[in-house]
Amino acid sequence: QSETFNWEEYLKESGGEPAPETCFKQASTPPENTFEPSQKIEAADPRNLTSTCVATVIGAVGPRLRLRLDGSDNSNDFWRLTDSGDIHPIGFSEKNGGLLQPPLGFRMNPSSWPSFMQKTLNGAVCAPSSCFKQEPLGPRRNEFKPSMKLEAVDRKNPMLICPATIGAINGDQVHVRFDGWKGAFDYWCKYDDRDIFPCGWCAKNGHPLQPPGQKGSGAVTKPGRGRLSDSSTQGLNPTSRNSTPSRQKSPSPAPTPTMCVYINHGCNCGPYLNQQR
Ligand code: MLY
Repeated sequence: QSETFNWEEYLKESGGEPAPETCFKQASTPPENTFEPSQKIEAADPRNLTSTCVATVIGAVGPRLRLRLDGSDNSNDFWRLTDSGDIHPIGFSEKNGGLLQPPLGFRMNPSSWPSFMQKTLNGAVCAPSSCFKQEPLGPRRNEFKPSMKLEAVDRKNPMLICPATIGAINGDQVHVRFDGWKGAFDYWCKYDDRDIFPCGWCAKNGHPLQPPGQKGSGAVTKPGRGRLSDSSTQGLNPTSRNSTPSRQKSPSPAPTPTMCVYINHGCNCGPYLNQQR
């Protein structure tokens, strides 16, 4: 994929200047990746950053690791660079007076955490400390300017890195806009976020780079062409699809499935909760 996208040509066509490398908190030479799948490490829980959990290396692409917190499900994998400050060798938190904690959404009863932990680490292969690279220092202040080009992680599809543009600046924050995607994937982040890279980073680091999207210019999404409504219903959830005109055909609308959510504020055991737990 990275072979098919050429920044130089793209910049000639689309205009815009690449953001200078000095804007980014990224290593100038690609950090080596010596991790191997199934190795255990310690990682900050991405959904609860103050807690440190055990994670398993699921895979790697260039210097990026695909990680899964032990005790969590397989739908919350996340990615970290080998020189991320969020990851450490097993034993790191104990050495620093901390505790390994269950991930947010731990699948089992909290009381089973200590024995779960023991089982998960028993006989596990821990990633050696030589795998972990020093996090780069990064710039002291925000040097980005609007319209600068970059490569950025698509946070809704975090395995993907895509061409993007700085849309706006607000103090320490930059607005990352994905080229050709009409804003659906855009986000604000701090100027030294590890999810943003200089143009050419993917090619240099052996990571695929997605081509820019097709939306945002041209006929596909222009109103009045009869395409907007088509594409805007794609991928919508069933609730929004229910309100399309097709429903008028049936005299009585199909029953809407209902779901009740019980919030147990008092943390008391009730008829719906398993007393054994
Ligand atoms: N299947 C998704 C992928 C979108 C990816 C967008 N990124 C690259 C900015 C979709 O088409 O919605």
